[in-house]
Amino acid sequence: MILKIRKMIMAGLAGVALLISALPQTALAHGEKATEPSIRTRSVQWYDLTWSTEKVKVNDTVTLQGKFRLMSDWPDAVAKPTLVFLSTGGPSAVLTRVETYINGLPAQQSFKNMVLGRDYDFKIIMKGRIPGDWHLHPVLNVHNAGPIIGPGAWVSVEGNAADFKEPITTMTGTKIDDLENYGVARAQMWQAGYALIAVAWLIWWLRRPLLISRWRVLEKGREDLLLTRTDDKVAAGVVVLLLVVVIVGYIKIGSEFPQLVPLQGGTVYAEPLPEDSRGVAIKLKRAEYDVPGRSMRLSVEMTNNTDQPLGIGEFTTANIRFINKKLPVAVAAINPKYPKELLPGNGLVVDSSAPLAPGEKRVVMLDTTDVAWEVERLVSFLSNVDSRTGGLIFFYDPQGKRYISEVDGPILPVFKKTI
Ligand SMILES: [Cu+2]
Repeated sequence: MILKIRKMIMAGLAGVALLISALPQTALAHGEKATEPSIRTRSVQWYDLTWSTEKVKVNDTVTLQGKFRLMSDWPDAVAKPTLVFLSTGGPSAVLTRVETYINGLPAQQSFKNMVLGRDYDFKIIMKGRIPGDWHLHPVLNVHNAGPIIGPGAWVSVEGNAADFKEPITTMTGTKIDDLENYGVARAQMWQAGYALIAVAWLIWWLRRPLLISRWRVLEKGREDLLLTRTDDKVAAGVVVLLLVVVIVGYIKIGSEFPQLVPLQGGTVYAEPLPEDSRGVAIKLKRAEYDVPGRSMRLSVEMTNNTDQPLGIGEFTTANIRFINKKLPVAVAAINPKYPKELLPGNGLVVDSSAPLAPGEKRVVMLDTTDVAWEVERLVSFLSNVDSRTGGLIFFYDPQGKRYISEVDGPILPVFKKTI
């Protein structure tokens, strides 16, 4: 018998050990690929992202900035961006947010009534706090829809976490050397004080005979035996004590900090960036996702409304950038430090390298073939009730000026090339 139990324990331990060894040591991603493709291809398109550095010391800052377009073809199933909050994605507060801006306006609060089909720029300044390699993303939290995550790049924080400092000067001129721990001891003192009263109150009752005996007394209709005069006095004493603690505490804090600003809950409206990007009118004729070929093909009617010939430089969707490598200006627009995994090797293949002449209307085939569609889990077009796709197309004129157009429409999964 004992041998059997021992065997079972050994087997159990072995199982637990196996489970632990199979667990990943660090979680490297944080859901950037988990969001529905319809949201990632049709809601927020992030572009022009830069990270000021790949390495920061504890207390030094890294600036993440760029732009985003709120797509006109925002999915019906996703709440519209009537209330949004710009933040960052990453494992916990390993970097501290110092400043955030949307279109130059401070963005520590939420923004309201964002306009679909328009662009916004943003800037986020983060300060190194905990050493390690962290994937830093911008995130737009859309009320009722959830977080919509932008491209991430690795940022290493170096140094010693204990050196982290967050000094500030308050509106009244008080200098706080270490905001991180400011007031924590006071909060803990209050919590401990209330816990003490609560525990004492519990002990007062728990020291008596408990459940069964009390139940039997109740059964006999003698609840008068359960409460003594002393109980009444103690209860009244506790009420008075708590009232005194709360009132005295309130008066004391009020005199120590006469100027208090409540937590701010207001929202801000930001005018979108000027609408100067309607250089090319787009009509999606047909879109297909070739399942075995891992290729998205778009047949797009483009009308060049500018007075310059325009080359097709880039198709970007779901934070992946397909670059037309035959257009030097598009290749030159890429920051060499941009995360490689977001730049599929095959890039964007356009059926004709001739630029769109001024005023020309042409149907162009855009081909994006890459394993990224699978790796980034963007292929649930197959199982989606609303099989649509979208993205941004970047055009460049000979002077390098960029025009951005949205493309969106239904997409068909195919198992054999049809267009
Ligand atoms: Cu990430």
